[in-house]
This record gives sequence, C-alpha cells and structure tokens, in this order.
Amino acid sequence: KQEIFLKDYTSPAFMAETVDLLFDLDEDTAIVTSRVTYKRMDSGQSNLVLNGGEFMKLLSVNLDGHLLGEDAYVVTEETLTVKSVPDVFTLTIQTELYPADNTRLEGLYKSGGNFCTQCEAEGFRHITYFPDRPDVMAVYTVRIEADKARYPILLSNGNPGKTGDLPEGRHFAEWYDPYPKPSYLFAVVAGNLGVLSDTYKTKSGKRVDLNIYAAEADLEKCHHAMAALKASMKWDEDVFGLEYDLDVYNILAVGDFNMGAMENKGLNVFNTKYVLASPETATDADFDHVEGVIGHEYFHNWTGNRVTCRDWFQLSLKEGLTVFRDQEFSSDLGSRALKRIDDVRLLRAAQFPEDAGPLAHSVRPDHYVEINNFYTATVYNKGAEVIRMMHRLIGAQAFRKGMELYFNRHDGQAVTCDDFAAAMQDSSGKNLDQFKLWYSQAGTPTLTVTRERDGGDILLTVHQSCPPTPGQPEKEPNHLPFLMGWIGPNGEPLEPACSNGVWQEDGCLLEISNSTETFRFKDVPTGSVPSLLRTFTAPVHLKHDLSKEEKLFLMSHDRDPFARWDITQDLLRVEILRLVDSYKDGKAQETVDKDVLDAFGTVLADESADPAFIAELILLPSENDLGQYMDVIKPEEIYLARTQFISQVADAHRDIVLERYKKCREMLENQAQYSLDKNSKGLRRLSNTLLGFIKQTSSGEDVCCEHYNNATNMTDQFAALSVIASSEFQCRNEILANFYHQWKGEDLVIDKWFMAQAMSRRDDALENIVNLIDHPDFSLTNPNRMRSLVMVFAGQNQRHFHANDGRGYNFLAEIIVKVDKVNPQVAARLVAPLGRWKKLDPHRQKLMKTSLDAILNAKHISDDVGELVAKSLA
Ligand code: B3K
Ligand code: ZN
Repeated sequence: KQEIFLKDYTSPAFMAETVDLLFDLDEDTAIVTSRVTYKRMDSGQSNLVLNGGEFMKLLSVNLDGHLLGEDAYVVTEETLTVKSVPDVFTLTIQTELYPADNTRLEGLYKSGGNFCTQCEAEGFRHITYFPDRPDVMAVYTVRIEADKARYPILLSNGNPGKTGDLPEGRHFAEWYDPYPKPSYLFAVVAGNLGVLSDTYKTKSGKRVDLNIYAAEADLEKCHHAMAALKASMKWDEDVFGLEYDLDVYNILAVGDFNMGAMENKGLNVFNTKYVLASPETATDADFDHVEGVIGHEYFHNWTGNRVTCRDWFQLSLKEGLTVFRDQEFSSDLGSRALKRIDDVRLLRAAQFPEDAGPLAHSVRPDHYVEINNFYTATVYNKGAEVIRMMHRLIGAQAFRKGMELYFNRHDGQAVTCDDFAAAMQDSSGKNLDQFKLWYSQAGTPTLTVTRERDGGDILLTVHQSCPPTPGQPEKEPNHLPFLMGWIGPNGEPLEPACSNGVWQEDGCLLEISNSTETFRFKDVPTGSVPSLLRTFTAPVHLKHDLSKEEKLFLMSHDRDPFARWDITQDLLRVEILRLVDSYKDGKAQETVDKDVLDAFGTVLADESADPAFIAELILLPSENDLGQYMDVIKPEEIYLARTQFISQVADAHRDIVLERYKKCREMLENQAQYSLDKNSKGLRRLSNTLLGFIKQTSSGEDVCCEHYNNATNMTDQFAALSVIASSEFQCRNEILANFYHQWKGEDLVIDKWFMAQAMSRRDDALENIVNLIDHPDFSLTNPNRMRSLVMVFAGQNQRHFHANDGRGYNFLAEIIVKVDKVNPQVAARLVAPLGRWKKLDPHRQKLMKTSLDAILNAKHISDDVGELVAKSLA
C-alpha cells in the first residue's frame, strides 16, 4: 500500500446519493447486490473509480439497466474502474463474499454462528465496490434474506420496514435509514439471538425502542448496559440538548470483535466485554467500562454520525470529541475526581509513551499507510485532552454554544478539525489559531515551573519545551490553560491576586502561549505552597521545584482531590526511583524515607476521605510509569524497588493496614447484598488495593486465600486471584485451577484467568505464559482471548517482557507473525512495545531490534504490521 497524505486531499469525483443493498445470506457465503445512484461532481473525471477488496468475487456490473461487458470496466485487487460513465446513473453490482472464512473480522464475518459486520475504517469495500470514504454520504435501504430458523433476527441501520416469509424456509427484513451516512457506519446482522428490550421517551416526547441483542444465556447480563444507554440518552439531552433521531436503537453483542464497539447508525455492534456485566462475572471496573463505552457509542450519534469526518486524517474530530463527552458523562454519573484520576493514569500509561516513541504522531496525523494503525491513544485520549483544553479556555457556556453552532453549520456534512475549532472560536470570540498546533504537533510538552520571591509577591515562571518527534525536529510553543492554587502556611487555601491569571471556582487559570511566561501573585505569605496543574488542565509533563516537605504539605492540605492525588504520585515516584538508583550488586543501598513512610501511614489511617480516593492515593505508580521517568529503563530494579517499597510500608504500618482492611470487609459484609453504589465500590476498591500490601506480610497468604475463598463477586475474586497468581503462596496453583473450573465456558471470565497469569511477576511467569499458548482455551483468532494473554503480558509485565535473554521479545515477535496471518489489524496492535527500544540498555536494544527484524523478514507480512515495524526500526 502507498503512503497517503493529508495535503493531497481532493473532494470526491462522484457522489453516491442512494444506496440499495440486498444481502442474500447462506451458511458460508453471501451474495450482495448493491444498486447505487451516482452523480458526477468533477467534470474532469470520465471514469468512476470504486474501492474494493481481494476477498470478494465480482459477479456482474450493470449500468442503467445494461449488463456491462468486461471491456467496460477494469478490476484490480483494490479497485473497480467503470469507464466513461454518464453524469448521472445507477450502477448495480453483484459480489460474492465468504464470511465464514473471514478471520480479519472486517467487512461481513461470522461470530458465534451469527453474521455481523465491521466497516470502519475501510470494511465496506470488502462487501461491495463503492467510493469507501467518509465524505461520500448517502441514504441507505437494505434488504436481508436468510434462513428463518437459523437466522430469525435480521437487522440493519435506521428504522425497520417490511418483513415476511420467503419460499424454502427463508425470510426477509427491510431497513431504511433516512440520515445520509458514510459507508463506514453501515451494518448488517443476521442471527439467532435473544433480546433485552426497553423504551425511552425523548425530551420532545418521541418514543424510541431500545434493544440489546445477545446470546440468550447472556441476556441477564445486559441490564447494566441498558441502564447506561438510557442514562446516556438523557445526559446528551440535558448537557448538550441533543436528542436521538430514529425510532429504534439496536445494540448487538458479539464475542469476536477487533476493538471495543462500533457506532453504526442505529445499530451499534459491541464486543461482549463492553455489554455483559453481572456482579459474579464482572468487576466494578468492568461495570464502569460498560457504562463508558455504551455512552461513547451513543454520543457518536451526533459527534461522528450526524456530523462526520471529511477524511480519516480528521479521525480525532469524532473520536477526541466523543471521548471527551463520554468522560464528562461518567464524571457526572460517578465521581469527577476519581474519573479524572483514571483518565490521567490512562493518558500517562498509554499516550505519553506513544508520544515519546517511534510511533509518535499528531492528533491529526498528516500521512499514513494503514488508517487502522491510527486508532491510537493519541487520536482518542490526547484528542480528548485537546477538546478539554478548549472547554477550559473558552468556558463551559461558550463551549455549549460552540457545539450548537457546530451542529447548525454542519449537520449532515463531513468536516474537519478546523471546522470544529472555528465553531468554538466563533462562539467564544477567542482566537484559536495558535491553539490548533495541538492538532498538528506531536510530542508531549514539558512545563518547568520555578518560583522567585519579590518582596511580598511571588513571581511564578512557566517555561515550555517539546522534544523532537519523527518528522518534526522543531516545535513551536503551545497555547494551553494552566490551572493552579495556593495553600497558605496554616494549610488554608489562599487566593492571591494574579497579574495575568483569572481566579475561577477551582483555581487560578493562567493562559500560556509563549515559551516562557511569568505570573505575579500579590502578597503571598512566606511558607505558602503552589498547587500546580490542577485537574491536569493540559497533557504535559510537569517539572517543578517543590521540595519534599512542600509535597508532603500539599498531600495533607490541598483540598483539590486531583491535585492531592497527583502530588502523592509525584512523591512516591521520586522515592521509588531513588531506591531504583541505589541498586548495586542486586541490592538496594537505600531504604524508604521516614517522612514518606509516615505520610503513607497518615493516608492509610484517614477515615474522613472517600475510601475509593484513599485507594487511589496508596496505589503506587506502576512499573511502566516509573520507567518513563528514567533515561534508561531498568526493568528488574524497578520491579525490586517497587516491591521493596510495598514491603516496607507493610512492615511499618502492618496494624493499620490490617485493621483498615478488616473494617472495609466488615462494612461490606453487613450489607444485605452486592451493591454498585459509590460507597460499596469504594470499600471494595480500598480493601482490594490493601491486599497488595498485606501480601507482603507474614499473614499474607492466609488473608489473600481467605479473601479469594470468601469472594461473592468478581471484583473481590479477581483482585485476590491477581495477587495470588503473582505470589509464591502454597495455595496458588490450587486457586488458579479452582478459578478455571468454576468459570470454564464463561469466555470473559476465562480471559481474566489468562490475564492474571500474564501479569504474574513470579520468577517462572514467562515460562508459564509461553506454555499457555498451547492451552486448549487459548486462541489466536479470538481477539479478546489473544489480548488477555499477549497484550497484557507485553504491555503490563515490564519485568518479564524485558527478560534479559530476549525470550519476552521473541515470544511477542512470533505471535505477531502468527496473528498477522489471521487478523492483521489485531496483530498490528501488538507491535508498539517492541518499538520502545531507545529507552533500554544496548544489550536489550539489540535484542528488540533483532525481534523487529524477524517480523519484517517473515513471509507476507501485512501493511498494518509492516508500517509499524518499519517505523519502529527507524
Ligand atoms: N469508531 C470505532 C472504532 C473503529 C476502529 C476501526 N479500526 C469505535 C469507537 O471509537 O467508538
Ligand atoms: Zn469512538
């Protein structure tokens, strides 16, 4: 495949106006008849060029009722060119597809015996020949025909139309979607499925039928998703005034799916992982993810579907904005501070390393080979941060007005990130020209904050810089909001006047646009401490000159929960890294600082705060996180130092830890039943986090095994399983076996069984992980299963992935080559960890590059994997 460039964009030469599709489904094959009306847009183009794919067979081409001979068109592996077409015409094409053989899970495929589709980004071209690009928007009518007993449920986008019986035990259903849409939002489903139904009444009084389709046995696990859907519909009405626009909203849950879910108009297709949830089989975090993803796909109905992307370079137009919307939705439904902590953790864990490595790209990339490689943390999560910064810079009211303006201007269109920014600029009057650098410039900026006293005032200087990224050696300064506060010497919040900052409800907003900016805070008493980058108002690395004492002070006095969490992470990170640095001859020469230990004790004993928040405070930075702050990552030392830190805390505060744990458990046991309310979730979260410390004490084995044995829900059971799987406990093997037998057949839970082992830091873990590939329940073709072992290992088990003999790298490289044959999109997702070699020592660098070379040299690697491996080696 050729690299394509944003600068080469040209508008479509032909528009498709109406699309009529007939799906004639058999057990293994499908015949698709597509009848499309086209209109010439560019008089310079006499031929119609359509996209296609190598996995379908062209049966016939018919123009305005005339069957075309083979001299009238040209077929290549990727295109169909119809020569010298009129200005307006109807083209009817028949193709034959083989969904049962489709392991790429793109286009039309089968999962669990049912037919479903995945068309974003370029799957529609594997169904029929079509201008498969998002700026070609058409109105679709669909008719599906299939065996009635095998496939009683027949679905597509939009509103239902006629249904009826056909000869030979077959039946049909028709669907009509009145909203013009790009082909990537097309979907069709045929299957034997159960359904959970409900209704929603929109704010203008329209009744919408809601259906979640899943395997009959899974229907009882769909209630949480249904509640989340209704809450999403209500939230979008309340917060943005946006109402649902069809008579039905259908969701299908499938077990084989490349990503989380897909927002097809009126017919979302979901990975079962983000629909099914019951207390016995799903953790509290899983419940939250279901809610978040259901919200995300629903919110796409306006941000993505009604207004879509002009081209795939603009992907963040819909994804960044929709992630921002789902984050706000979850914040409003749950706790804003906890949600922000989660989101920032994810940004730092997934996006910062991407931005610092060979695959760094801007939020709006300007070139690509395979668009599926750009559904990244940068486009999604940094993209959401860009929207969040706009929201902060112009304010919530202007943002809402800007959204209205955006829909007024662009409903039914395919537009660009510039169009979105223009709506925000026009609604607020704020110039966003410099701000838009966030779309085009890759890399995470570093902000360095220093303080200087000038009489009674403090001069606070913020300096910004951004490292080079591939193709972008020099960076311009960014425009960003920087929220901060002050805590006075007695621990009370202060609001000193600021020369060029504006005090808002949650702090003083500084606007930064130059590489160095100084702010004067008037009359700041000696001993006051600044609370910096509150709520993480910009996706940056923050460097500051706060002393350990000042951090400890903020830890106990800052009332802003996010800032309190972040400074605690900072303190812990610095302390653990000090231990890492002190490693010599396999031993740390240092022990944990007494003040840090004491502060930890104070947090543990704090009964006034929300237990979930305490859990966040005591959850140490991950091994991956710590590595990002080192010039050269030392995986083994990081693992040892972090474990040493946990042991010392557990030693120093043994009684508080155990007591706190017991109290949480007692409070939970006193509840009549499992509940998803904030308090119960918090108590589970805290007690489960404490298990990690208890593990390191002499009563560790007893408490952890008892926790496992007493568990009545997956949150507790999985927390204990994870700790035990990574331990040397006697009970380990028995409990792993027990879990497996209890849950055999529950796919999403068996995924967790693989996951727990993939995360194990035991000395023999790598061997075990390699052996699990041969486990009868392991599968390379089911993305969830494959990821639960391989992705979790490579992404989260730094100690063993970076095994000094290169076994971790080899293992991953071999799997990538194997998966690539089955499903290139999913294989490509595994490449990133191997590409981060610049951060390792020369020995490991060499091993990693050898593994990357091995992939490149394998026979027939896909463009998906090829693009990322080549970039990773550069
Ligand atoms: N838009 C889809 C992702 C499609 C990925 C294609 N490789 C899900 C989402 O972001 O809502
Ligand atoms: Zn999305």
